[in-house]
Amino acid sequence: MIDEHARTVMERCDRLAGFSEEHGRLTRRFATDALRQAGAAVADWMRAAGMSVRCDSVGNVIGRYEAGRSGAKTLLLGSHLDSVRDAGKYDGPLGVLVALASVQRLHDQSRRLPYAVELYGFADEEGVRYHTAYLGSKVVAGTFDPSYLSRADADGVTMAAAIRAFGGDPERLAADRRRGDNLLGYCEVHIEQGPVLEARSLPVGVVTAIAGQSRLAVDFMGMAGHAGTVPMDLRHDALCAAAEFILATEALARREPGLLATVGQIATQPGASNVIPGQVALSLDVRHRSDARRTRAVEQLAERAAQIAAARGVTRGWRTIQESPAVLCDPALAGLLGRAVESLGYPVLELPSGAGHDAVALSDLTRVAMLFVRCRGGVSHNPAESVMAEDVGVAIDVLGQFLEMLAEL
Ligand code: HGY
Ligand code: MN
Ligand code: MN
Repeated sequence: MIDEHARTVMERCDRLAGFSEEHGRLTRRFATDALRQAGAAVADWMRAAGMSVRCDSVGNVIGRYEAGRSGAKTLLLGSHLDSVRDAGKYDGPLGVLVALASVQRLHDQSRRLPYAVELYGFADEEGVRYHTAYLGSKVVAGTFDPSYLSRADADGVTMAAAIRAFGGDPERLAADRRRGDNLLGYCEVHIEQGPVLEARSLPVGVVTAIAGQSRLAVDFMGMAGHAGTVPMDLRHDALCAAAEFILATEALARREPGLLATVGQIATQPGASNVIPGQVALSLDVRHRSDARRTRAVEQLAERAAQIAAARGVTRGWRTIQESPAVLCDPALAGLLGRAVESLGYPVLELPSGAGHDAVALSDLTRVAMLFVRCRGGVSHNPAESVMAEDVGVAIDVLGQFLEMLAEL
C-alpha cells in the first residue's frame, strides 16, 4: 500500500511540473515567473506543515520548523526548484517535497525535535539561464561570486536585473549568507539520475561523494563568407573548427577512464544556410571524480582547441565560467543515513554521484549527506524521468528515521 505522504509527494511533483516557461514541456529557469509560481506553492505547503516561511534575496524559499527548545542547533534540508530545459518532474523538487513530507509527519504528530529544521527550495541549481550552477545554494553558503551579476542571459537580461525583477535584491546577496555555527549539517534527497539502484533492485542508496565539474565557454572566430563563391581551401569556417573540437572532446573522454565531457550548447553566427559560419560559441562541461584528472583534461582540451584553430586559420576563445571541486559526503551523517536505511530492512548501498547537487555548494558551509532514490532506467534531464511512489515512501521513512537518530545523538 502506498503511504499517504508518498502519494502527496507524487501529486505535488505533478503540480510543480505544471509551472513551466514553455507550453507542453517543463522548463523552469532561475528567476522566471514559472519559478515564482513553484516557490509560492512550496511556501504554502511549508506553512501547512507548521513552518515559518521566507524568501531570501536570490529567491530561495526557506521554511523553518522550530525546535522543541530554545538555543537549539539547526539541520538544513533541501534541493532545487529550477529545472533544465524539457526537464523531468523529479530532479530537484523530489528532494524538497520528501523533506517537506518528513516535517509534515512531525507536525501531524505535534512533535518537535531537539533541533530546528530549515528546508530550502533553492532558486537555481542547474545554471541553465546564466551557465552558472548553484546560484541559490552559493548565496546561502556565502560563496556567491558578485562578478556573476553582470552576466547576461540569451535575451540580454543581466543576472542583477533578473534578481530585481524576481523581487530579490542583488545588493543583499552577501549579507544573506547563512551563519555556519550552530548547524548540524545539510542532508539532500535526490533521484539517482543513474542506473545503479535499479540494477541492484534497491529503492534508495547513500551517497559517498559528488564528482567535480568545470563549466567553460569556448569560441571559434573565423570569417563569414559566401557559400557559393569562397573555394573550400580558402575558407576559415568556425563551425568546422567547432565540429572538430566537439569530436576531439568526445574522443578524449572515451579514452580517459572516469572522464565525462559534454558540449551541450552551440550558437552559430550569422546562421544562414548560404553563409560560411563566421563565429561559433560552445558550452563545455567536464567532470571527473578526481579534481587533478579533471583539471588535466581541461588543459588538454584547451590545447587541442588551440591546435584545431591554428590549423584552420581561425582564432579560439576559452573562458572558465565555473569550477566545482569534488566533494566528500560526511562519514558520520552518511553513516547515520545508512543506519536509517538498515533500520527499515534494506541493504545499504553506497554510491558516488556523477551529477552535481546543491550539497556541493553547501559543503562550504557545513557537513553534507545525500540519499539517492531509484529512478527508472537511470533516465534524467529528460521528460521521461520517473520514480515509483513506493520508493518515495521509503525515502520519506529513511529521512524520518535519520531525523530521529540525529535527535538521539
Ligand atoms: O549538472 C548537474 O550535474 C546537475 O544536474 N545540475
Ligand atoms: Mn539536474
Ligand atoms: Mn538536481
